[in-house]
Amino acid sequence: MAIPDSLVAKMLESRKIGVLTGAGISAESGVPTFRGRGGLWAGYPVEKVATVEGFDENPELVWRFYDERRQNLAKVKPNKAHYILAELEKYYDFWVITQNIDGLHTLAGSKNVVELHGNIWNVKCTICSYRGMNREVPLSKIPPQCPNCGAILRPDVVWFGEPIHDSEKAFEIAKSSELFFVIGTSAQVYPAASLPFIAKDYGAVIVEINPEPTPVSVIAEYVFRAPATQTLESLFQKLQEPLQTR
Ligand code: BV8
Ligand code: ZN
Repeated sequence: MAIPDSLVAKMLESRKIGVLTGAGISAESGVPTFRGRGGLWAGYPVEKVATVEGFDENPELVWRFYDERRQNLAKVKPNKAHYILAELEKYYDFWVITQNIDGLHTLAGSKNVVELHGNIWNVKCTICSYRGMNREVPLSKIPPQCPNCGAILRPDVVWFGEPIHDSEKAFEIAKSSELFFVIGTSAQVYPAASLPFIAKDYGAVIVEINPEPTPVSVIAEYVFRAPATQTLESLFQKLQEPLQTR
């Protein structure tokens, strides 16, 4: 995969880099994406499993949807793309803003991770202020109960109509990055999808890595119509040496 010299030069002169990732970066770990063929939403209509109303109406259905994903996620590992992003933290003020709730960036060693839509292993009570980690696979009780007050728990993830987590931090990263990568997202979900446009407005060079075109493609100086692992491997191969001597 050819990496333009101008991008390598930009990478070598930059100090702060931001990345927005979506389900596509975990696709090569065997995690289904949302909107592609055989996507996650296929079996379950979004409004039924990713909204508060859907949960209130049928918490068992929603928990079956998440329990299925948790069971799959318990078996998957980060892929090369996750590991390369973690490695780049050594050379930059480097931030990964992810829409994914799979925790694979952290598992791959990334420290600076902003989980906009929460994390599938975190739960919170629907009544009291209890929040905690629950890694039980499969869940022995659906829906699981709050250890504090006995009410039903919900996944601590962001559903449609709910405010995203750490949006201040995410916007600050987008506004202050010299390079902003957009990897593996269809850029359909807001406000996450507005981050590349804000980064561009504040002067960042935009790099898109996605086998398919997205609304971000038109504002990207560099577009790699290829999978994340292959592209990041080629990029890191050209950077590793000069980064060490920088
Ligand atoms: C909010 C739950 C307000 C967690 C998710 C009308 C217009 C604009 C916006 C709206 C509107 N009506 C409503 C809204 C707002 C709404 C929204 O954006 N709707 C969209 C769909 C129109 N947003 C919200 O409701 C947000 N909240 O606005 O609140 C508010 C503010 C203050 C106070 C109160 C309220 C909340 C959004 C979060 C929703 N939660 N999921 C979960 O179960 O995961 S969204 C869901 O989509 C996931 O979180 C996922 O992360 C996210 C984005 O999907 P992608 O990651 O992009 O995945 P997708 O499958 O789409 O694409 C994968 C891509 O990878 C593809 O492009 C593919 O080509 C590529 N790919 C595949 N293989 C590879 C690859 N790329 C690289 N390498 C590969 N190998
Ligand atoms: Zn409780």
